[in-house]
Amino acid sequence: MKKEILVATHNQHKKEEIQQILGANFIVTSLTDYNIHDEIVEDGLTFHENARIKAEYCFKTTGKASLGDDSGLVIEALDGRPGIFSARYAGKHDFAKNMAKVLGEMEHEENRKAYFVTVMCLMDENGVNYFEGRIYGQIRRELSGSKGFGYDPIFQPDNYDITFADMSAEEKNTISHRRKALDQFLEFVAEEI
Ligand code: ITT
Repeated sequence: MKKEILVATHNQHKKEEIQQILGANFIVTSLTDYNIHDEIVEDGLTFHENARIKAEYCFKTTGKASLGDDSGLVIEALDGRPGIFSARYAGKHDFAKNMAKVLGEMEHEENRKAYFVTVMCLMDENGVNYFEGRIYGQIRRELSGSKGFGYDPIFQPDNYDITFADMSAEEKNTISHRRKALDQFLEFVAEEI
């Protein structure tokens, strides 16, 4: 039987990436599918806290197995920023402004090291579990590519000479931070069933 997972997001792109990675054994739903349009207040101080806040809100509201995903870009030369503030670094969900701010702050930086991280919190009737994935790379000096979302046009993963935004969805989904977190989730669910 297919297992439903409610992903605590309004971000359609994220939902689709997760469905694509989890495959046909899962039905991935989102808050939008439940007609819940509330903005969940993400006031945690860490990715883990925010992931849990999202999962808890969804589980308490619907009773469905809920996955809270908090992700972001962590840049070494910027002391870890934008980090948990990735979605609203310069303008709320304004990807162009957010990237422009990062590139501005990085203008004179030689150290371009960064990573994307996803922390997922699964909350269901059995309790709470966390999964984490990271992908390391470099911040480009200019945007490249038009696929994906968020900071994809300025992030070049290690061992590649193209950005996430130059890659097809399939290619990004084989190496991404979200993929790595979901692989752990899949292992866990396989053991749980
Ligand atoms: P929800 O809170 O509704 O899930 P969100 O987009 O705000 O959607 P996050 O709180 O996890 O999601 O914020 C993550 C931000 O980090 C997101 O808005 C992007 O700017 C960036 N981000 C996360 N994953 C990314 C990816 O795979 N590629 C590019 N940018 C990403």
